[in-house]
Amino acid sequence: MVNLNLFTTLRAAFPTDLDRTAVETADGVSAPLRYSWRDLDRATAMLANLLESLDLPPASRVAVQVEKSVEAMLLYLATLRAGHVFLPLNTAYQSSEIQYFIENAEPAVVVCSPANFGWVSKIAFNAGTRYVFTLGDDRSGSLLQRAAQQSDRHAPAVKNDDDLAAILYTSGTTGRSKGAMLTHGNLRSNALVLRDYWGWQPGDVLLHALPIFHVHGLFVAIHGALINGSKMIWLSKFDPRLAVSRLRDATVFMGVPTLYVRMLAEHSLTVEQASRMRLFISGSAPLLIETFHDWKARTGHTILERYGMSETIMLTSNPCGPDARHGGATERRGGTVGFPLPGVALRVVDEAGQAVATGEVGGLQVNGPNVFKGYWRMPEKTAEEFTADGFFKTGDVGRIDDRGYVTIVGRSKDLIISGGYNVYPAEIEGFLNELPGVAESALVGVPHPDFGEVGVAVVVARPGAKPDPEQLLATLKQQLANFKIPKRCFVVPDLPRNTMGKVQKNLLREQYKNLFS
Ligand code: MLC
Ligand code: AMP
Repeated sequence: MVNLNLFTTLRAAFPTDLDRTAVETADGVSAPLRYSWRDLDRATAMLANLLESLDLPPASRVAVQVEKSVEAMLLYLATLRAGHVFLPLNTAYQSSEIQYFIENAEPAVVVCSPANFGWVSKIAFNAGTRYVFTLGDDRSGSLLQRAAQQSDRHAPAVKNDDDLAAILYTSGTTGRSKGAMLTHGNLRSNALVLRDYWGWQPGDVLLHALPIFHVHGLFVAIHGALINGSKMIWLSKFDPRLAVSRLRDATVFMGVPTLYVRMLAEHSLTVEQASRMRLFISGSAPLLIETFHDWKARTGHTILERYGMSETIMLTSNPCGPDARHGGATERRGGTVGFPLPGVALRVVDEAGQAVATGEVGGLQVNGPNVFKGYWRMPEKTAEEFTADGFFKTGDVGRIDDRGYVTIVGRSKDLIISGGYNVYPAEIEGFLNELPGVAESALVGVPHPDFGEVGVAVVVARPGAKPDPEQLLATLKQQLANFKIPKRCFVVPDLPRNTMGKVQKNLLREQYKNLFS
């Protein structure tokens, strides 16, 4: 029987010479740590054996909130290997957010930073979690200590395409996060398509600079390198100067637009510095056309922009080489997200769900082997987000031109994308409305030179109350991940409403659009 465990596919792509370097760390200060392919194989076996020794039910959730480290990546791979379900959590999440995820997902195992063990373990044990381990970014903590006692041989758990591999929480329009269930088949099919479409080659080296708790850094980047047997240069935190300095040793780079904006501010970014590079990829948020042009002028490279989601992994991409499906097109068109990837069906529909004419704007719907299985324990939400013929409603609004290029022009979902992180206004408004003196609030996204877009809160006071905007933000900061905190807050007499009583966020966006320009 063929084992369709994603780990098996990744493992099969390891080079024959297992002593070659698979990952090399770079923090610009300490000596680099080198991990061979053999190290990856052995360490994931030991961690998988540790998980197996716990005698967990099949497909248990392993929830992980730790700083980026190679060991954190190994834990992800080991979770696949052991046949459990990986649940990554942004390190910025605070206790109320973590409590929600743990209560909702009911993980059997939670792994957290040693410094957070006190409060995380309290939440986890109260929610019925059986094991809480710690993992520091310096290899400290109980997880590696326990794994060190395990055998370094392990046969990957047998999995089918339809079996769950990961749950990624993504907030919803109603405010509370939904867990997108991704299967081994979703992840493998997307990784294989991207390997071919982006022309991964022998000798490619990925400069890995993104966090590893979201689709971009965890799946697109890590799978991309592993499935091609390519080495990674591993930055534990994005530092533009360090990233530019390491371009000389790499061939592939992936970033959200903010990373490109920050690297452009470095004088050391030159054509010569980027001369070994083969491919710069951008996604997770719209890439401004100025950034696209500036990057070309400074480095000689045309950024390849692509589009994806937690629910679908990658959906579209500008071409890397000639795309035979589009008359051999090779042009990477700035402002577009390219063509639907091979195997992905993408259509543009009007409000009634009917396909619109070429070039017309509408809602984007998608279908393909990469599209997730549904939202964790939310069958009604899942049903709402799929059409009767099985297409997923992305909530993005766009068009396809006569050459087949997809352009995203907006979103029908109320969502702010800030530096590549999603901020759901409904969630922030819910917290704001609970604060003393606040009658109601609206959060809108406005342009920002660094983060692309940031949230601005507009608050109406309760009669007689005089809430202090700075104090409101300071209180929010104790409750929510830092990237969700509005960058500014205004107290106003009323919110603009239409005749139906709905807040006219477009007017607020217009009013505050130049706040950061
Ligand atoms: C940090 N801050 C942000 C922010 N990141 N504010 C708004 N938006 C963000 N994204 C704020 C913090 O709140 C803090 O504010 C201050 O900046 C410094 O925090 P930091 O953590 O030191 O910031 P920094 O390291 O500079 O982080 C910036 C960043 C990071 C751009 C490197 O945001 C990042 O790694 N973004 C990538 C996100 C990503 O990987 N997205 C992929 C999603 S997958 P204060 O006031 O507290 O000091 C997806 C699907 C797809 O969308 O298609 O890929
Ligand atoms: P997430 O829920 O974090 O997976 O975010 C997915 C959302 O990011 C998509 O629905 C889009 O709105 C947005 N997105 C991803 N890539 C791009 C891109 N290249 N251009 C514009 N928006 C993008």
